[in-house]
Amino acid sequence: SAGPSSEYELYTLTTWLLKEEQKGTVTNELAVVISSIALACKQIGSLVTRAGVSNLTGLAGAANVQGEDQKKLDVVSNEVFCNCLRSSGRTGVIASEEEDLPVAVEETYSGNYVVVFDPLDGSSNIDAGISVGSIFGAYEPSEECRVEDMDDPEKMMQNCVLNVCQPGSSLVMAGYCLYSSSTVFVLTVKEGVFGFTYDSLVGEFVLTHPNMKVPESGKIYSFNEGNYATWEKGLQEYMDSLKTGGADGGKPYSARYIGSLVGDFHRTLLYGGIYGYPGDKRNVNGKLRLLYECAPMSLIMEQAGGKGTTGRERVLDICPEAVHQRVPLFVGSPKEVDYVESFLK
Ligand code: P6P
Repeated sequence: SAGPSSEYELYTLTTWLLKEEQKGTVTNELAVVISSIALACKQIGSLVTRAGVSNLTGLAGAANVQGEDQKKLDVVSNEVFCNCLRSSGRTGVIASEEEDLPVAVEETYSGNYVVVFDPLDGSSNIDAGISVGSIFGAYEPSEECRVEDMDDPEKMMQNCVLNVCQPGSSLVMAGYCLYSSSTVFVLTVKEGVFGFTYDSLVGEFVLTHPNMKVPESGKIYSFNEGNYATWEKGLQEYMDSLKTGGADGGKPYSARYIGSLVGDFHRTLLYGGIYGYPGDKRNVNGKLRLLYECAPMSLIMEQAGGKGTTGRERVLDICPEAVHQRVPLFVGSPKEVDYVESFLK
């Protein structure tokens, strides 16, 4: 089983990746991609921690494809991710929340992985010192990103979008890094979920949560109830039932919502319960993005024994039609996701 064999062995992400490579769970190329993402997260963690004192918060002026003001840290975090992935030499295409279109990476020379990421999700919370996170996933190339296409921008773009728009079930890796009271790197390569906590004294992510499993159920619900009036009737009835103990009655549920997906998700994974960002009258597909938020998070939750659905279908079964496509998301303990779905038939 994963973990130190002696009291003084520091079981780091690097050690874990080497053992997974020996087991054949990950290729060397994928291990290099994951290591480059971990490096990006270490850098972003440091920037987020120092944001308040190095006035990296506040608006940078440019608006991203989401039409939101980009905070300086969004822009910087995106550049950090792109630089690390380029220099990994194993990344063929990247799709970021901060990039209008997928980007072909010329520096790739093997592996050619397709990496999707939200470099700094929840960044509007940074000024308030609330936790934020990076979310990422990787696919094998679905179409060889043929280098000769590089000089035909139209063909190259079509090829990149083809590579990026794969269903979440095809992900070979997914993870997130939570920047909070501690910096926690959570990862799956489809053999369970493993958590690594950053130890700044040695500059490494150390294995702290081997084989994470979400509790079967949990009386914590994480929704923005401010949207209640715009939700469909079934969902309102579900929400009302939680106030009187939900499926089995008894103790009412507790509401926990920090408005930052990675923080709300990590608590749900550890303590059980459900996180939801439903569709509503204004936005039938909700707010979260399929490719680099809902699919990676759903894979992690399923690998931990939980579920991730839109309320009507399994998130990992959806093949994206567009890079920034939104879908509703309900993710968490299997019993809790089943319960909300019973109201949405
Ligand atoms: P609302 C942050 O902007 C984010 O993308 C997620 O991190 C978070 O869960 C959600 O949006 C919060 O959205 O509408 O409740 O403020």
